[in-house]
Amino acid sequence: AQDCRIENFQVKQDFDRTRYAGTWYAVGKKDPEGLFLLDNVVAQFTVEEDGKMTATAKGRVVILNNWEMCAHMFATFEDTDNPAKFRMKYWGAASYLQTGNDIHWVIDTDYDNYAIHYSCRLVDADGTCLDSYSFVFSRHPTGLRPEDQVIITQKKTDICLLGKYRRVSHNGFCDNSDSFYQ
Ligand code: DAO
Repeated sequence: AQDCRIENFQVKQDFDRTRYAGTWYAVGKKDPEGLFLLDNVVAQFTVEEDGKMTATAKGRVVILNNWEMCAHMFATFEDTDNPAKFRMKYWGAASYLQTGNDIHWVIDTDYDNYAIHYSCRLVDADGTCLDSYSFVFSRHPTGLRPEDQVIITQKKTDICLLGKYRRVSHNGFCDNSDSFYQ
């Protein structure tokens, strides 16, 4: 049987946050319980002057059951002893958006084309995850190259999430939204 204990998941070796910086378009997502970001999800990672990683992200959300808007989110990352594993604090530009504290693992990336991230919110007694989410990112909103899709499929399998992702579309919904007022 496959080992789905999260502590045994492989993450990117010698993760280089400087090469990871810049814009990533979510092209696939495995949702957590009570999903939040729906589509048009774009994340921008930055390495600050003190070396710490931060991110801003936007994406279409539906709050209060039927209010659709573009959420602007901020995240700070706390380092751990593994360079690809972080603790992420996140919050929204507006107070009614989600706030949280999640693990943020970079499972794999080639820095130039693809990345796959993993977060587990609730670990079961046996070490497997009861509530996870994961983004597949591309440097291009159009998606991944076929050769990258092969790698991503293998990584989804490795983290026990194959078949649990949906496609994340980009139709410009958040392109003209002002980052300070939503
Ligand atoms: O969409 O359901 C969800 C969970 C996403 C949590 C919000 C994350 C906001 C910050 C993202 C930074 C890069 C992934």
